[in-house]
Amino acid sequence: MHQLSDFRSDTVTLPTPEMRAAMAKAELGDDVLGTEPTARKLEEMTAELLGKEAGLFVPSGTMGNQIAIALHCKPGDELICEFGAHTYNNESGALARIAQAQVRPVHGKMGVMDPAEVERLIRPNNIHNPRTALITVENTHNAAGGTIVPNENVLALAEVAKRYGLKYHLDGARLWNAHVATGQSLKEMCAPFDTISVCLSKGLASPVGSVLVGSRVDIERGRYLRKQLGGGMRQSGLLAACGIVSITKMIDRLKDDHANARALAEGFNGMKGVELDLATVQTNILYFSIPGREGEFDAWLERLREKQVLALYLGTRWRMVTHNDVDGEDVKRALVAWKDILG
Ligand code: TLP
Repeated sequence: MHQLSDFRSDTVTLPTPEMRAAMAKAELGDDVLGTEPTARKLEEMTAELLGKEAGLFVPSGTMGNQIAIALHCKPGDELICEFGAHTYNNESGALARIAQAQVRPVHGKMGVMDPAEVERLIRPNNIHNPRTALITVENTHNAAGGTIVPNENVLALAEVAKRYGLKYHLDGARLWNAHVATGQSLKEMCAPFDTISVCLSKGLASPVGSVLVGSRVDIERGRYLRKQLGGGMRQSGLLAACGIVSITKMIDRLKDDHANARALAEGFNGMKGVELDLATVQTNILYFSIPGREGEFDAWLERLREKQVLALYLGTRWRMVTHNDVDGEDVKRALVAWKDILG
């Protein structure tokens, strides 16, 4: 058990001792001047792991996604994504500002879009219409509960994208979790996409950083966009050194996070007033609601904190996320605290 059982996000993890050691030893240069050996190594290793030609180290998942959207959409173009997509809802409207694209969202089931509906929403060529330029998928899908987008669905959407000449981007902030849960190879999961953004700081314990991968041409243009956005980092090898530990040492252990999320979810099942759909608990994220008691949520946050448990509520839903800085004992502590609150 940890001093504090922090279930707010898998972004809250601190760098591991191995990461701190890797930072101290990292060979450094200047990335904007094109001579950052450790950042370059992370980019190459990630591209190789995901089966793409090139990679770009960026400060955040948001920047990875937004560079990809700007690569694929001209101002006024439209993209199709799932209604709860992070790119659409949780990136502060960046796609309207940066790519100046507009969104045609699709209501999915557990984060999964129906390919026939996506196809229906592609705009016909007509001077009055925005041009549909891009389909994006999120895997795992955060707002749907860390749910996995099945490979058949990824392939069916890829087929639609190809038939209509659209680009295809994956927000793979937690692709690692889908990979560990399904056993499907990362290369196979990434093959249908033009670009993929993966995060090193969600569940893999890096303090900062994401990598956008794709074709050499897209990534070189992306490097230019990254600089425009102020994402050109100088001795970025300090952070990339942690990223290398993330992708080489931290992926397989995500299965422990999934087991802890399952234990947490099962513990909630049957607790007074809690509505939690167990079918959505496929990886490391849980959402649940406690209808009619929203007015008490602020007070509950405080009561949880008194018991060294941190959770988040977003609108009407609570969210708890497991990661390498919480273990089975933290799960037990959280369940005891919640039981105490709910009676
Ligand atoms: N998600 C954060 C919050 O913004 C909700 C979290 O705590 O889960 N794609 C997905 C699917 C994400 O969940 C996130 C972060 C991002 C992209 C953006 O990553 P960052 O925060 O590094 O910009």
